[in-house]
Amino acid sequence: MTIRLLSNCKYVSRVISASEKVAIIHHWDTDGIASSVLIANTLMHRAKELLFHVPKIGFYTIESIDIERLGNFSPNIILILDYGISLQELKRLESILDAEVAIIDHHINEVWNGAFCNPIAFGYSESLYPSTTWIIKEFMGIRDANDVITLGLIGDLGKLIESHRLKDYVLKTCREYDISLTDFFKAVNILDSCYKLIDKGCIEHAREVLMRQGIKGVLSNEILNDKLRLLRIEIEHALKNINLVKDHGIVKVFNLLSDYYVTSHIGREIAYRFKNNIIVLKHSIQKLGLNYIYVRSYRYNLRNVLEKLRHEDLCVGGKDHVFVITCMSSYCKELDTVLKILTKYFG
Ligand SMILES: [Mn+2]
Repeated sequence: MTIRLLSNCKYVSRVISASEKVAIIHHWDTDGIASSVLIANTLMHRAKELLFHVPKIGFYTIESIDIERLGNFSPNIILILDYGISLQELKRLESILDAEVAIIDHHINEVWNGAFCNPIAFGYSESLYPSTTWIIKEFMGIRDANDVITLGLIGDLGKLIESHRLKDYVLKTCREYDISLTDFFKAVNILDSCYKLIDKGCIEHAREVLMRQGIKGVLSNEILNDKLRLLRIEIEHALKNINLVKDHGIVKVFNLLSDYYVTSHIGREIAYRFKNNIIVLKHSIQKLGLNYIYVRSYRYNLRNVLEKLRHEDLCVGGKDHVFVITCMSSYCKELDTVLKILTKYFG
């Protein structure tokens, strides 16, 4: 397995270096933004033509990708970073755009040979590869951007970094760049406020600021700080409106009312309050026309449940301790299936 993974990652590295025009599609969260900056900074030295693209926030199908914009750019390679899209969707993208697709990611996925650098798909644990920035560091041999690598780690791990095996690396980075851990958390909150507000312009701006002025630039940027303030008001409001709708013992179901993409933010918060449970959050976002089921547990590994749900043909994406299901209708009948399987495993 290791050899295949290594050769896949090396292949990704090679095709990026050999391509003149690179389209980078990256996830909208901090790890996605940080990963795109890491790759861009490596490529910049070689004077490549780059196009950045953020998929439609909240969606994980190729319909969320602006095919026309990518087509007009006519890239040699489309590099997808930290965006847990299914293999089937990737194949569709490759055939529509007639360009090679390369992936660097750490979301659970099927194995794909070729330009597919995803240690998790090859069976490695998430604690070894907790962020896409970490995979880029480990496999692309980046040595001079520990601050941006750390940003991705904290973005995905959140408070878990405090007991993580990479804590020492993070603290060393704090000293190296004279940025406190608190400021790293603040930078993550700032970057993530963009997608939570469903504000793509904010993401483009945040990426530019991170690329040109680094983390300190992000921390002191007024536009970005305003976004964070706005989000805090929205979250306070959403937390007041949350209610427990079903109690299955270990599994607790909540209903969330908010027209912002605060599902994971509130989900983490609730999961932290119910550390020994599995929390299920039902969230309708009218602005996106989407209904979500968000499941998180700090205590229990949900990987078996996730794989079981995937076999039930549900639209599910996630990792060991968290997964999200996109409902096909506003009624969200998928919730019954999710609860049935969860209570079977953890009832
Ligand atoms: Mn990530």
